[in-house]
Amino acid sequence: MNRITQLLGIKYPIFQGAMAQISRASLVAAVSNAGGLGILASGGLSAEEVREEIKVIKAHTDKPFAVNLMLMEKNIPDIIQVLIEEGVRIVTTGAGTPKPYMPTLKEHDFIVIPVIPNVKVAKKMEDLGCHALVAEGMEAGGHIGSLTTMALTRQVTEAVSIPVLAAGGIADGHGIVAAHALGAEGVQIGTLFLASEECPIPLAFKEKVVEANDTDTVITGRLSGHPVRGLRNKLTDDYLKLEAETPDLDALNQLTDGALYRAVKQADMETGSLMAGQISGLVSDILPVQVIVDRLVAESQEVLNQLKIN
Ligand code: TUI
Repeated sequence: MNRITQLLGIKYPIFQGAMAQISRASLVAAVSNAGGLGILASGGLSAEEVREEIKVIKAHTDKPFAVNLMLMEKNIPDIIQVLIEEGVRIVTTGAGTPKPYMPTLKEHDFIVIPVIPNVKVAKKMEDLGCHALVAEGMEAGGHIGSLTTMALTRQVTEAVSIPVLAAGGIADGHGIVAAHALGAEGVQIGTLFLASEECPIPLAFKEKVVEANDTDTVITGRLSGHPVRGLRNKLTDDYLKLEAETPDLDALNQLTDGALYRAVKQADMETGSLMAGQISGLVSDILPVQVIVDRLVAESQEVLNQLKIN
């Protein structure tokens, strides 16, 4: 038991990262059933779609789960209203500050866990009354900051007194023990769960993650101010070429418009956006979530048992 498992009533301090259009009911319920925290990604969903997903999750698990608020979306107040009505009381947030929503969230006794990219934002979130933080390094897939998990996690755990989870570049027991050595009390894992049986993405996308090696992700969108890490493909090659030649934001946006939908719904591995982290190179099988979580826990214990420092 630690502060995270106690706070949330979960067995293991392992969160499944909220991946837009991907962390849907099947994955969320599987992770919660396995003893971690499943997190529904509300990004790109209407409030009513979020309600439907919550109903499916509740039908498949009686364990705690969370909903992630992607703060660049415009329908956050409507989603929060649905969470209040459906009795969901754990949220994680990303890509912005939850400050405007804190009075409502506090009034309804939500546990609020922001994902943060640096110490300044971490302290701000602690001051806002958030309960814990996920420190996400730039090894992660998707929208990222500029610090690595190693440098970020330790500086955040030193700077705040609320519990911290580490994210970005973690996909096995070695990574989990490393995160705890840096003062984290849990981890958030995304990429490894992409390659799970319950993850609702095309098999071709899972195979891309399994086939990828350590250098197969790139960062696009630096110019737009929204850097995003994903697996290299035709989309990222075209994007990076255009970014270097003609920094035309409209033309760049045209390339990424609908790209996540193309990857997730149309199995388009060439012009689709395959967001995934640097740790893809370590992911070598497509497995059931229960097996993944059991292995993470067993391997963490083995690594700790074998730790000999003198
Ligand atoms: O949010 C993420 N990862 C994401 S969101 C996403 S959807 C998207 N797609 C294309 C472009 C942009 C977004 C895909 N992946 N991770 C959590 C995260 N949060 N990373 C960085 C942050 C963050 C950044 C600034 C959190 C807070 C913040 O500022 C808060 C403040 O107070 O200024």
